[in-house]
Amino acid sequence: MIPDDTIAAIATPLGEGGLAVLRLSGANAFAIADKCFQPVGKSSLLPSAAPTHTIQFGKIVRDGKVIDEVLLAVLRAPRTFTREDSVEISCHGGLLPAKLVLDTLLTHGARLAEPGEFTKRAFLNGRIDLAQAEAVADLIHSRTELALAAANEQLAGKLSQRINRLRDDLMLTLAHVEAHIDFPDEDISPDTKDQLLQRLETGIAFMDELLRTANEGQLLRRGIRAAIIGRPNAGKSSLLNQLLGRDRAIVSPIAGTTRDTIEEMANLRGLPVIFIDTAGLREARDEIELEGIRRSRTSLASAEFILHVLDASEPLTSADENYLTEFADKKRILVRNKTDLPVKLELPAAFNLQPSTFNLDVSCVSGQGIEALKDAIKNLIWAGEIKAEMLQVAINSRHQDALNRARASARLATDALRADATLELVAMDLRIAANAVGEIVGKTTTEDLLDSIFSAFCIGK
Ligand SMILES: Nc1nc2c(ncn2[C@@H]2O[C@H](COP(=O)(O)OP(=O)(O)O)[C@@H](O)[C@H]2O)c(=O)[nH]1
Ligand SMILES: [Mg+2]
Repeated sequence: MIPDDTIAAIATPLGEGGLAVLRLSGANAFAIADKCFQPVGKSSLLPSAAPTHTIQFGKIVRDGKVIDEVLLAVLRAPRTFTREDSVEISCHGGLLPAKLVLDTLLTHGARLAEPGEFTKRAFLNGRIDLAQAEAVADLIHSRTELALAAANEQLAGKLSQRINRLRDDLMLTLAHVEAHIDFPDEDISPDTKDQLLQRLETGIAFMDELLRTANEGQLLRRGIRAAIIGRPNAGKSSLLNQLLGRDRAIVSPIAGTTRDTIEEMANLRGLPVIFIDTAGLREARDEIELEGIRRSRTSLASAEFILHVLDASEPLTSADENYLTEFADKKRILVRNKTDLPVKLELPAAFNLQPSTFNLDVSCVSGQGIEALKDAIKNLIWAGEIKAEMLQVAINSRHQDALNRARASARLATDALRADATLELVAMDLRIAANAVGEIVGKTTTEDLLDSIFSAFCIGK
């Protein structure tokens, strides 16, 4: 499984910029770099001759032609990201210089890296485990400081430590049970059995605690989707703009202005929330509006909660009432907008009394009530039950899936042990549980699993 070739890639985003950085990693990194790099100045050295963690100034040359002036970092194994000999080249930004430098490296024997292959090597060479590798991707993709903090904790191994402890406990119990299978004459003493059961229950309780962070983990990683609904002209687009803090959607008194759905991410009190401004859901006068409505319906289906905007300056209409009844089961906040105008809208008591319903008065013209609405949204989506230290280990959906399987098997094992079932059965379930837990940190993996994780990375990472 340990790779032996040398890979190269441009690590910075494609496009024009001041600098671009290329990465080269593998057994032949210095040999390949030597062939492309000409040191400039008295103190610059060839990569193979340079001490580790130094920067050399020089030129990248191909077929006798200078391609670019670069700074080249020499990083010797094992103190590198991949634990392999590595070279990082900073060249001039812009597509062409970086691409030509890359071509030069490839001509001299490097292979173009696959997405996530540098991180995959860091994993295969034992520098980080699988949960930490995923944290690298989380870190790159994080869109709020809270998400970044959680990714950093996972990268530092906070989740891995706990998972390893959990797995160790399961393995220890398994070892005890297997010992008794080998010596069938000796029954497990009641004391030992109690101890084993207790350790298993503690493990299951811990799995439950981790599983409870799944929602927050998802929320931090991919954000939560909130659809803004309401009848035409209620102020949906105005509310979107207020929540984003900029003019994203066109606001106009002409009903039906928003024909398409608009999706935008906002950083709401540290949480990534994707707000979806929907076109009205009913009154279609032409094909385009009809398509807009179809898209609104689709976004609504995927939304985790709803902001229902009502116009305070007019009495409740039948369209409003239809929305109120239709989405009674969804998590929602009823937003009474346009409260800068004389208020003519009263909510029927029936809608006021629902516990899942928050009612807030805002004005998108004056900004009145918007901060309170942000607080209400945060309270609605962030249960607040999660202890701060659990946020450091907020799990992703892959971990959730593995933990659910582990928990089910650990439960079966516990029940079987308590009921004095054959120990082989107990051992089998314990092994399944320990393996499932091991998947999280990559102690038990398959090539498919690795492919699916690392292919989601960008090239050069
Ligand atoms: N007075 C007042 N007018 C508003 C407010 N919010 C929106 N409007 C106006 O209501 C009209 C419709 O707003 P818009 O956001 O386009 O509504 P949408 O059709 O639901 O997206 C526009 O003329 C806005 O300027 C508000 O809080 N107060
Ligand atoms: Mg609109």
